[in-house]
Amino acid sequence: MVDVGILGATGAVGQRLIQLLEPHPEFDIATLTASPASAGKTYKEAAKWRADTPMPDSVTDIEVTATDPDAIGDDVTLLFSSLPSGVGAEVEPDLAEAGYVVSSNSSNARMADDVPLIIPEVNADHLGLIDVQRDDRGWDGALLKNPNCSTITMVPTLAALDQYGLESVRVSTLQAVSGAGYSGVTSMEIIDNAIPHIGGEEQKMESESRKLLGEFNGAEVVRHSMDVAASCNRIPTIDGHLENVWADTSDDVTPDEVSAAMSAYPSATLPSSPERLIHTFEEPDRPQPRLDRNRGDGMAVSAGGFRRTEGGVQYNCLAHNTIRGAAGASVLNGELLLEEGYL
Ligand code: 2RA
Repeated sequence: MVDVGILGATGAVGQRLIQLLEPHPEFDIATLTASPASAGKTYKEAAKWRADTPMPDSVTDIEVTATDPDAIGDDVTLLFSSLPSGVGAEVEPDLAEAGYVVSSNSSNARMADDVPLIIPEVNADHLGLIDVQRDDRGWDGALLKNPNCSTITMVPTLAALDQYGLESVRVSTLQAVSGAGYSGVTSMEIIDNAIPHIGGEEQKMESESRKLLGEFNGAEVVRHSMDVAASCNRIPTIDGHLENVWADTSDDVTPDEVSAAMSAYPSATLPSSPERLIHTFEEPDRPQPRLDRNRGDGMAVSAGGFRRTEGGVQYNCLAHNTIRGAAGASVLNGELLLEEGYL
């Protein structure tokens, strides 16, 4: 077992990390950190836990520490971070320099040239950037990033399509309020309304997708040449990002070929990877089944509604934004780090 810490443990994604890591066969939660206001409290006192999922007994009495290298202790090897990006930008490099390996969901540094941005099923080979990072910065530890949850929902489907030569991608998202953390979940005042723009989200999807599908040449990631444009909206659902994608390819492709390519796209061989990464919708014109986390649902991406367009194909994709997205993505990257000997 590897002793791990969770940075930003009281937030919505931190809670999802606890849910995914508590039963994990390879990771043992040893440290929980949060803001200085929470330091010294038990986790039960510090965290406002979502009513729809019980807090695991194993964490209720853990004393929350501040997010400080000295407070984290040296029994911990791997840190899962879902810190606000400003705090992450400040403390994650210090933690990597102090020797910790950080698997981070925080948006800071995702596009830095020597920081691997990884979805294991898509670009596990980019992990080699850690060696470049260590040479560049003299770190004993490492900093590894997973992309934005709306990017994670789309990119595996694009990776399955790239065999036909992706030229341009247009995406419009319908994103759940849990993506906005606590302020989002309690902001169900948007019932019967929608938020037409999520600041910064569009740019993340556009730049992260090109890095993830780029080519690692041993020294850097050469970004994919495809043109990506995104429009991101918030709608009144609690969990689950639904995205409408228009993908143009250099080769002619039919909806059936696209559907088959997505169904065949392999998952990573990691403990938390779904047996089939991309499930095609049974009935795309029906509400999709609610995911039961306790059944282990949620780590797959779904796609469907395939239609031919002038230059390629249009389809929808759907993923659980904190299970497959923010938290699950960090856990999968932690498993990849373990498998590849970086821990
Ligand atoms: C959102 N993807 O949904 C962003 C961050 N979680 O708000």
